Amino acid sequence: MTTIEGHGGTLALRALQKAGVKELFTLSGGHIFPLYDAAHEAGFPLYDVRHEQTAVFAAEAVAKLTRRPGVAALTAGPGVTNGVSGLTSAYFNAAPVLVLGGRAPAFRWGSGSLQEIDHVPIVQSITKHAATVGALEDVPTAVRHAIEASLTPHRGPSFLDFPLEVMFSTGEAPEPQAPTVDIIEPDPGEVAKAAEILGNAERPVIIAGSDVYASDAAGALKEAAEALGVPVFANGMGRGVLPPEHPLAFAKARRAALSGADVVAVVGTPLDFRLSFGDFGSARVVHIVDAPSQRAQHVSVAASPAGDLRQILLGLSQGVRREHADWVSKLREAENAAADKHAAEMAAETELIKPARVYGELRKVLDRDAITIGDGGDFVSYAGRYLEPAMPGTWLDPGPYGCLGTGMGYAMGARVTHPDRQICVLMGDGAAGFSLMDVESLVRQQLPVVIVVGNNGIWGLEKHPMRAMYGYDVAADLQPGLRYDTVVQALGGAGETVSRAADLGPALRRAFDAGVPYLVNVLTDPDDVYPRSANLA
Ligand SMILES: Cc1ncc(C[n+]2csc(CCOP(=O)(O)OP(=O)(O)O)c2C)c(N)n1
Ligand SMILES: [Mg+2]
Repeated sequence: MTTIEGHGGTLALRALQKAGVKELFTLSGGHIFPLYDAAHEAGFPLYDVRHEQTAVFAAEAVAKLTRRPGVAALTAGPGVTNGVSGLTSAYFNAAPVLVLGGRAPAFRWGSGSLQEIDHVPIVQSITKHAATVGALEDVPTAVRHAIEASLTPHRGPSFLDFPLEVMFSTGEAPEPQAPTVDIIEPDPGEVAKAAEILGNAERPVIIAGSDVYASDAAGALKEAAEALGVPVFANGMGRGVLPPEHPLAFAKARRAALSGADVVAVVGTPLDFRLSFGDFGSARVVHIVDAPSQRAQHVSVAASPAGDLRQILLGLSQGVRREHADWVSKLREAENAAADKHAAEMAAETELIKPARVYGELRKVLDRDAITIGDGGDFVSYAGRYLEPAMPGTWLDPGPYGCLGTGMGYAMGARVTHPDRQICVLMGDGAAGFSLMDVESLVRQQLPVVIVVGNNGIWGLEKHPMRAMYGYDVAADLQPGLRYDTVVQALGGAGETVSRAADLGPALRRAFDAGVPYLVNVLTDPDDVYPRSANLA
């Protein structure tokens, strides 16, 4: 057996490299110095941040965008607990994230060392695998197992912590092996059943979610949709799975589609609140998931193939095909009518800027492969409505966990993985409070991004519903007109405030040309209420 030698940090880093990890996101703490030492020795990229949640969100963005493990190193105790929301977000989003934690020494456990707390029970319910590495020679294997757990569908985060003496001691360990991920073979009978139901449908609809991108199954989905002639809608990272100009690509006719369909095939996303919990009236539901654990328990479906999404989609495309050109053209009419309405909203001249206009102007300056990131309430709901991602894997929203504060972390992860693309964060002014300090990290490490703040001076997604419910609201106001652009300037970036719609386009162009983090602080109409039917359930 070949072995390698070094301290815990070296052994861990070698295992990460073997697994294709390309960078570490971190915030300093003595418990994890050996990881830094190893990275320093190896010339391995380290990106450091001002709040641990940013490090984990950055790792999550890397994992979501690239499908390879995204890794954050957090110091013992508060470092790890500050990463808990990020881990939970990765868990909900099936992102293969690995968090490496420092840990108080095992030999003195219980005596009250600095930051001594057992992290594993805290993160157990929000990870696929969580463990303490008990001995130096176990480090490479432990890292490999954690990464294998993260990469195996249904993907998700893993956590390892390293007691101080394991991290700092030196010794030999087996040479790290590359992780292997087994393909989950779908049950052919269940695939045939799904193919039969979808192929015989009169008014079928496909909804493609994030796991279609995570499984690299966009091509297979396109083939299946084209073979069967089925209209495709998308959510999460599935958005853009068909380019907007594709005759089967739909986004705005969702209501007409879901109320009129006789079969709805949901691929690679849970039947959660975003999809009315899988209740589409009288339509039969086919739920296609990447692992048996993801089959919906709360609703009975007509078929639910589970496993490798490419194989399942290939199976669907080989099924029967029924003609439904009428159905598709009926939906196209609804889509076109909604698109006309949206176009008018995006161009409307109003005294106070409406979010719709911001997106109207933004669409003119965004490249086809731009990565757009949503962090906020109503302002991000509008982004979902008005932006049309042209490629899958270019839209990052917080997903069903809905955690505010992903903005600068996702931006950092996106910039690191795509140095040449436009990266644009769409932020509510409330959301800005969670991560804007990390503009400093972006400036210092030369990671330019554009931040567009929809500044309505309120927690809009809470204020308007509370008013509707109670007739008044509390705890929902922010300072109106606050200069988030000067905050970014103070941190070394640049920016400007825009209060007239005519100034939006030039401001956005300046932002993308700036070469530094640039915040366009758009003062928007606080009385604009997002047309929302449900808020909490
Ligand atoms: C960490 C976290 N805290 C609180 C919430 C609840 N929440 C959801 S949307 C929202 C308002 C967001 O306000 P803002 O970012 O200004 O966007 P707006 O709705 O005003 O466009 C709040 C407080 C949440 N989702 N996540
Ligand atoms: Mg707001």
